[in-house]
Amino acid sequence: MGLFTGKKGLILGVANDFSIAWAITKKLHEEGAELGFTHLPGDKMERRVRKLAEPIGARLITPCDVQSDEDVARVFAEARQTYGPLDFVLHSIAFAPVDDLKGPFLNASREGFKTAMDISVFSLAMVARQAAEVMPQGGAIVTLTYFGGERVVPGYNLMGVCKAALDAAVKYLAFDLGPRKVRVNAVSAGPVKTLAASAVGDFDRLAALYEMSAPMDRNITREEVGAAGMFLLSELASGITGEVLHVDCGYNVMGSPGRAIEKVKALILAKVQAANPELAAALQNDDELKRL
Ligand code: 0WD
Repeated sequence: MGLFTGKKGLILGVANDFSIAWAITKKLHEEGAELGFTHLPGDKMERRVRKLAEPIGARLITPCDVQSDEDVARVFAEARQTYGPLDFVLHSIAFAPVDDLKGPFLNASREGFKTAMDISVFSLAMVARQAAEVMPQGGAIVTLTYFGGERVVPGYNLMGVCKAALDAAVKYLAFDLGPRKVRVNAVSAGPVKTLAASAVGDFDRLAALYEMSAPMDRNITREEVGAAGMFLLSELASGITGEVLHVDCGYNVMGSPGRAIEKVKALILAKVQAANPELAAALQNDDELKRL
């Protein structure tokens, strides 16, 4: 018997098999959950999600644009009709217009800001409001956030501001829904290569930074985010709400570049050594470099 045997939930935010929502889905499915899915309106998105969801027996695969209150309400009405009461909901959704995302936050447009906040933050409140209605015995809601909402991560720009608001939304929703036994939490994931991630700055450089600086000397895996999301949605997390759980190999606890400087120095010295041993020896004796 799995952790989720007999439990039913709705997954919002699978775009393809690289999506974090899909990594969490796989763990939930392994533990016996029965799952329904939403997809962005459109044949292409529907086909992509059906290809993944049908083989695991999804009885509900329905379009949802979280910018529409009516759409969100319809989706939860359909979920109730299909499954009866739900036990959990995964919200794995974010969007910002690329022109507003690429540049510094300083230059974000008012419209871009509104759209990004609407899809990436307000949607959690709307989803939570509707989800609570189909969770009469209580349940769990999990969203996905990123450290760029807590500290400045160059390249994360407007989405960082959205994630700061999302983190606050998790806490306020946890308070609002606590008496109804609905828990609301977030997984703060390290960099995972997905469609959305490709829109944010230079993904490979960000991932390399984690490998250089994180206490665990590596970046996370998709499976690790999947497991943490599944944990927060499960009864194992019954005493946890309003929490942002970092799944980032410890990157967020660092107050300095950690071992990154030593690693970069060693890398450069090795290259110089190969090309010019004399210069390498001189560099090793350089006072400024020694200080680092
Ligand atoms: O490194 C990463 N990939 C991280 C992602 C690190 C930390 C957090 N996250 C967050 C993202 O910010 C997001 O909140 O995880 C969540 C999921 O992102 P993902 O798995 O990286 O990205 P992706 O596979 O693209 O899924 C996001 C999905 C959309 O996909 P596309 O690429 O088609 O925009 O969000 C959905 C959509 O399925 N989405 C919407 N759903 C309903 N209504 C809407 C909308 N208006 N807009 C986007």
